[in-house]
Amino acid sequence: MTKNKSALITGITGQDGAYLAQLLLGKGYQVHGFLPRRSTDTSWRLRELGILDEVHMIEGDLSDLSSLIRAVEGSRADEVYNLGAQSFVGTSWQQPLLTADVDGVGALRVLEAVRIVNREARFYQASTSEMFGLIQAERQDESTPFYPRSPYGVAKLMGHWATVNYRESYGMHASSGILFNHESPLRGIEFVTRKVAHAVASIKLGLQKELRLGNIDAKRDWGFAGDYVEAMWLMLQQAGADDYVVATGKTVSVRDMCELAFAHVGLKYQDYVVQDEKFMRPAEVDVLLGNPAKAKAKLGWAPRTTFEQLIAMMVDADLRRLSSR
Ligand code: NAP
Ligand code: F7E
Repeated sequence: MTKNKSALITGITGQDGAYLAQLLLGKGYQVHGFLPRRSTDTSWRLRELGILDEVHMIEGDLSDLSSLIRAVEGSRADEVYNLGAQSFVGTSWQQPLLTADVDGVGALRVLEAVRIVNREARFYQASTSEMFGLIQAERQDESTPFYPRSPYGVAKLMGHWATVNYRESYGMHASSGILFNHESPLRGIEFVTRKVAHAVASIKLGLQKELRLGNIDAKRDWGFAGDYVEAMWLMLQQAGADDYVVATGKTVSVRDMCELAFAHVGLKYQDYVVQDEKFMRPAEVDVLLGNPAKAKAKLGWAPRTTFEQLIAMMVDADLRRLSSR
C-alpha cells in the first residue's frame, strides 16, 4: 500500500491556508498546520470549510527556527507550503521590522528547517505581485524586473530570492509562486474586496450608511483564491522546481469593483463611497496586470472563476452571514 503524502502548511488559518488544506485533504494528504499562539481562536475559516478536525496542528512561529525544525520533523512532510506572513501591505509601514522578520527571514527559516531535516521535501514559497510594485513592464511575468513599493514587498522579495538561492545552492525542490491578488468569502476584512463586499451587505441590510476607502483608482489583477491554491499544489508536482506567475491576465480598478459589488444588490456605489486620506498609502502600487502564460503552458493551470462570479460570491456570503446573526 502506498503511504498517503504528508503536507505542512504555515499560515493554515489564513485564507489560502484554509483552501489549500481543503484541497490537499481532498487528495488524501495528511495535513499538518503550523499554528502561532494567539490569545483568541483564529480557526474560523477552517471551521467554515468544515475541516478543522481533519488537520493536525503543530504549535510554532515563523520567528522561531526551533519550532519550525520540530514541525518539519514531526509532520514528516513531503511537501512544505510557506503561506504564513504578515500579509497586509498597509500594516507593513506600521510594523516594518516585524514584516521583514516574519515574511523575509521567516521564509529563510522555513528553508533552513527543510534543509536541515529533510532536503528531499518539496517547498512552496508564497511570493507576490507586490514585488513588481512600480511596474517595469505593462504585463508582468517571471522575467519582469522587481521594484517593491512597501516594506511588505521588500520582505517578500527576500523570501523569493532565498527560495531561488536554496534551489540553486542545495538542489532543493523549492518553487516560488508569484501570485497576483486573490480573494474569496474567506478574505480578511481589511483587504479592499472583502471590505467592500461586507459594506455592501451591511448597507443593503440597513446596518451601515457609508463606505470609506482610500485610492479607488488603483487597479489589480484579481482572481479567486480557490483557483489559486491549485496552482500552488501543481508547482510541487512537477519534476523540477521553478517560479511561476499566477494571475488572470485582466486588471480592474477599485472603483469598477465597487460599481459591480453595489450593483449586485441594486445600489449605486456613488451614493455610498467616500474617499478618506486615512486609507491612502505612503507609496502606492497603481496598477498590476499579470501574464500567466507560463503557468498555463507548464502547469496546465488556468483560472476558472470570473471576476463577476467572485464579487457576487463574496457579497452573497456576507449577506448570508449578516442575515443569520
Ligand atoms: P492571510 O489570510 O493574512 O493569512 C496569513 C497567515 O499567516 C495566517 O494564518 C496567520 O496567522 C499566519 N501568520 C502570521 N504571522 C505568523 C507568524 N509569525 N508565524 C506563523 N504564522 C503566522 O494571508 P493569505 O491571503 O492567506 O495569503 C497567504 C500567503 O500568500 C501570505 O504569505 C501572503 O503574503 C501571500 N500572498 C497573498 C496574496 C493574496 O492576494 N491573498 C497574493 C500573493 C501572496 P494569524 O491569523 O494567527 O496571524
Ligand atoms: O489593496 C486600494 C489599495 O489591501 C488593493 C495582499 O493579499 O495582494 C494584497 O495586497 C488596492 C490597493 O490588497 C482601500 O491602496 C483603496 O491599491 O486589498 P488590498 P494589496 O495591497 O494589493 C497582494 C498581492 C499581496 O501579496 C498582499 O498580501 O486597493 N484601496 N481603498 C484600499 N485597500 C484597502 N485595504 N482598504 C481601503 O480602504
